[in-house]
Amino acid sequence: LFQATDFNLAPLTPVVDRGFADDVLHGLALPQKQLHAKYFYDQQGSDYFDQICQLPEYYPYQTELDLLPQVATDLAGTFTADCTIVEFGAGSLVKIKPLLSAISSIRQFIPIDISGIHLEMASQQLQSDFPDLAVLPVVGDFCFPVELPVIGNQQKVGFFPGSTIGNFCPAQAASFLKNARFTLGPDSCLLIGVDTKKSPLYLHNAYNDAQGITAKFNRNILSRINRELGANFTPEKFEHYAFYNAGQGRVEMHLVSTSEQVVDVLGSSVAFAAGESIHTENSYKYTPDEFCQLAASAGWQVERTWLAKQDLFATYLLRN
Ligand code: AVJ
Repeated sequence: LFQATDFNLAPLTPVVDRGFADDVLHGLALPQKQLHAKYFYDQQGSDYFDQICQLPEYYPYQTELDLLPQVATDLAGTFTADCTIVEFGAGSLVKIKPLLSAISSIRQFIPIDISGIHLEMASQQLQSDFPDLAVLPVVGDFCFPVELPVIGNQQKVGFFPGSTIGNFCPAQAASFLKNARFTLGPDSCLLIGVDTKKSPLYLHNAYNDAQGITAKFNRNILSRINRELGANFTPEKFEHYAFYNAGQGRVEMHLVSTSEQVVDVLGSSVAFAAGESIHTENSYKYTPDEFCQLAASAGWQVERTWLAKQDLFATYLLRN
């Protein structure tokens, strides 16, 4: 199904999933050190992300959530009876609820997420809220082929909210969209939420919150490497640094070493100069025109666009 879609500045990775340990060692050996953003989401990281979503500065979450009831109302009748929704990077399963409430033809729901316990707990809660729905959670990394437990040949509707697609560079986003078109099959749709370009200061504040939760989220990736790979990072010796790169149209997050230091990771010594960074995330922003072009380049037809208040966020309905 999916090809490898390693994000970021590195040359495209092979189609094999190297796994956490090899990815970390590889990323920390690059001239510009980097870690894949998907590794933020262990249990602790998923909890921090949920906290980010409650921050006043982090507008994408609430803005999209406020838009979805209207989207769902407009969509009622669009999908065929007995359709299946496949959500990529489903997280806490909050955003599917407005769709389930307004669209009665949804029979099966397949949330895919990399954070297993988080997904399991959220799925159980959703199942008890919607007893007639078949909830079939899949713990997996949608950068790679994911086997879907789909029975029959109902219409598949992909759901990819939250601007998660912004973690991919545009070329990788296009290949994700192509693969999703193939995976979801004939007559499928993809409902996708994408953050818009806007004032750099507004973007800056969203990734530099006053309470420092985003900084904790960013540093947690080092604590996770310590926990799971027996490394000896001192997270406090790395500073959260996030900024809007207007030329690239993306927010970048980095962890900047505050001193010269050497860290042991699985028996390898990783040296940091003072001021050297690890690039931990890209979050690309698209104007509606840019995103429509990207979708078209992946073979999708843009059937409908919804813009949130002040054009802060966009939701698109794509048709295969
Ligand atoms: C979940 C990838 C959409 O890029 O805005 C939030 C993650 N990083 N704050 C984003 C994130 C820092 C978020 N995505």
